[in-house]
Amino acid sequence: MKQICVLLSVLLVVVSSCPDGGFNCTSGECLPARLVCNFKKDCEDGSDELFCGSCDFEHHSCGWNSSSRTASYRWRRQMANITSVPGLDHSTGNASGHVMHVAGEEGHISSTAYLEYFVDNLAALGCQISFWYYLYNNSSSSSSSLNLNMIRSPPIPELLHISKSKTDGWEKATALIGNQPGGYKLEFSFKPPYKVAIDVMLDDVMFENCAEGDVPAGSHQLSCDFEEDTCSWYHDRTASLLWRRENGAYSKPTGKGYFMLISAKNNLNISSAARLISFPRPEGHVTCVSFLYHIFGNSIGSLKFITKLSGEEETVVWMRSGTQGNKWRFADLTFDSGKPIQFIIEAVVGGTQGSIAIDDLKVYSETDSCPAERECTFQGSLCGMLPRPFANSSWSRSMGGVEACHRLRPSHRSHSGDRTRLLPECPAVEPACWVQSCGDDCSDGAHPC
Ligand SMILES: [Ca+2]
Ligand SMILES: [Ca+2]
Ligand SMILES: [Ca+2]
Repeated sequence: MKQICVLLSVLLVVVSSCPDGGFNCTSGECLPARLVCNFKKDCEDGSDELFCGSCDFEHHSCGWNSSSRTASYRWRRQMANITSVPGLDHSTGNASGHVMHVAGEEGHISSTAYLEYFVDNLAALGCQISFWYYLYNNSSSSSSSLNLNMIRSPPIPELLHISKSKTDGWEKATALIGNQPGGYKLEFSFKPPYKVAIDVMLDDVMFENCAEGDVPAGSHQLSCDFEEDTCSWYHDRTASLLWRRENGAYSKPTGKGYFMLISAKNNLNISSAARLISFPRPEGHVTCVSFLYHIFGNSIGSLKFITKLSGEEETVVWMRSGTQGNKWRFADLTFDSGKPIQFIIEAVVGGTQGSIAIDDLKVYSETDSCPAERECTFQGSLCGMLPRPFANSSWSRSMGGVEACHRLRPSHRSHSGDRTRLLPECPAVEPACWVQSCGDDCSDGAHPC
């Protein structure tokens, strides 16, 4: 009889196991292992995402484990009525629901309770983690600290720091994770004030907008002055560098309020690049983009505006390299795409001294066309300018080396002999430029090229 039972067990294992190390959903299907904990329910019953961090703690801990250094002061999955306050679970609203809990009276001098979860997979651009917490303290006004850290190499600054003596009820907190490659640990740490007993509870931890294709609400807000945050521009966490949001009052370049910045440093790899990425904008609109940029320094790299159409490779559509003087300059771009279009703003360090900054991004749709460029380098268009029809010679847009470029400065606005007139200033360090075709009478020093 025993042998028959063993045989049946073996048969069951054979029937239920999946080929090539695949995952066997409890609803019966087999999945490739890579679909487990990829933030999306692929099994019919969602069993591939059961132990993947999102958790109401009602049945188990969903992959979260206590990693406290001391045996007694630690996170435990317990019924919400373990304390009289709040006494109610956040998920279910009743006393028999479950939460993660640290018992305050267990604390010693410098006690800290840790709770950790390993993230294996790359998350999507807008990925965030949200959770509800409760701090119960009836004796002290000293603040405890509840932190959420990302433990990986190189170290990442803490995702979230909450410093409070107590909460009036369950409170929600959210921290952005972004398109962070997998292979790190998320760690809650709770540290009470010195010699004070505070109970803390955690419930309904959720990974949100983390699956490929997830689009966060409000992701269309691409016009941004960076005064509060980066609006709907997301840091590319797979890049080697991050843009910093800086206040002009404290750093160069000077400017009003906040802007986004990268700085070259001696100890920074010159190929390091920082990228801000948008979610795709819908097709079928003329999209106008304008921004201010500041590229200044003896040894500084380049700023690129990149587009990515759905299903295609990235394309650099605008670039400035090397110092552009200690001033903010304008960039004005127009896009008319038949496919959803994604924007990427990339700064490459490129050198050892200097900085690249952007500010006052404006992104909007037009039914017809966008305003003319305010600073023209003739890279993409004639910037709305036309040669005067009665001129004796004519200007044409052509390609050439830097030496061939006609540098239009304010002093050149009225061309000698009034033959040809071009109005905007042209920084002209670009390969495309204006050349003047001269006839036999081209002897007035107009010096076309
Ligand atoms: Ca999945
Ligand atoms: Ca719960
Ligand atoms: Ca600003």
